[in-house]
Amino acid sequence: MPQLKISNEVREAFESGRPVVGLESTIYSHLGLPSPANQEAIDRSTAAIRNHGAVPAITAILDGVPCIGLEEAEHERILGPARKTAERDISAAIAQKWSVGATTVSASLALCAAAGIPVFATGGIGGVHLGSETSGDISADLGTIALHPVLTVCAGAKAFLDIPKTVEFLETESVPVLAYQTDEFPMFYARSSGVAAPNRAETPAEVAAILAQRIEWDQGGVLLAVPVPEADAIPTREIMDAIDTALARARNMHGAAITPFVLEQIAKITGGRSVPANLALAENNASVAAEVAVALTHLNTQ
Ligand code: PSU
Ligand code: MN
Repeated sequence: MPQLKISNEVREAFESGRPVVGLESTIYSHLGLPSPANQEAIDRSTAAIRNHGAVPAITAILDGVPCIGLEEAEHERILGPARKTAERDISAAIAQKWSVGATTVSASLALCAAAGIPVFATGGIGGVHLGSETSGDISADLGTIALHPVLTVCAGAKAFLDIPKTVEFLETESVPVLAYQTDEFPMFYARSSGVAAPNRAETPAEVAAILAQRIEWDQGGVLLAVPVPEADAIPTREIMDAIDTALARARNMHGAAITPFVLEQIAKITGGRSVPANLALAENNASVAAEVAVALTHLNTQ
């Protein structure tokens, strides 16, 4: 059993049977969102979870210690420079005592699974990159969503990825993909991608019931894709043009450095509108995740 540092609030929730929602920390670090939007993202996402009667559990590795839930005073540690920590990095982050390991979706899912948290929210998952035929760049997020018995709530994959190939890869990995109240797999900043979602779910109770079956059958995770709220969505055409320009600027870059650079360029090209869209979708995903976590608690106590 791995050693975990569990925050007081999360520990109390475990003891009293209150629902908990896991959150990643890469999104809040300088790798994900610019300051001060990253602090706003923490505040809005954690408030959304609490408003539904659930408890937020931000995951991170601080001074080599895997944390489930951060105390308020620890938030500022993940807001600054951090080392991107995917699932494969957890062992090194602990053994080498990394100062601030900001967990991606893959690492966060591993920590949630170790702590017994079945519901997790993020902004966008990693996926299959455009040009993966030559670069081989496919995020470890996809394999870990398949592996761990945890629901991942997202607004789609990172906007500059290959969406059809990402959805195909999730099928290869045997991940149930549910689109929330829509027939399409959403496109992060935009509500519509033109890619049909394999399945559609209407209510938190329905999602919770599917997750419960998945856990019952010991089959790994579920992906729930929730479109960005209408008011903050960016029109599909406009965001696609912005992404094309940003990717052209990132042509000579490789690996983990690509994401922060491209996100920064997209923010510049959209006149800063990508950031409010990102905050709104992160908050909304946290909110839907909390509703599912509550519904799962009711299911388990029936
Ligand atoms: N999507 C975003 N911003 C991000 C990420 C995703 O819009 O910062 C982060 C998440 O933490 C995700 C990670 O798990 O990027 C995936 O990185 P990679 O593609 O290198 O696997
Ligand atoms: Mn990658």
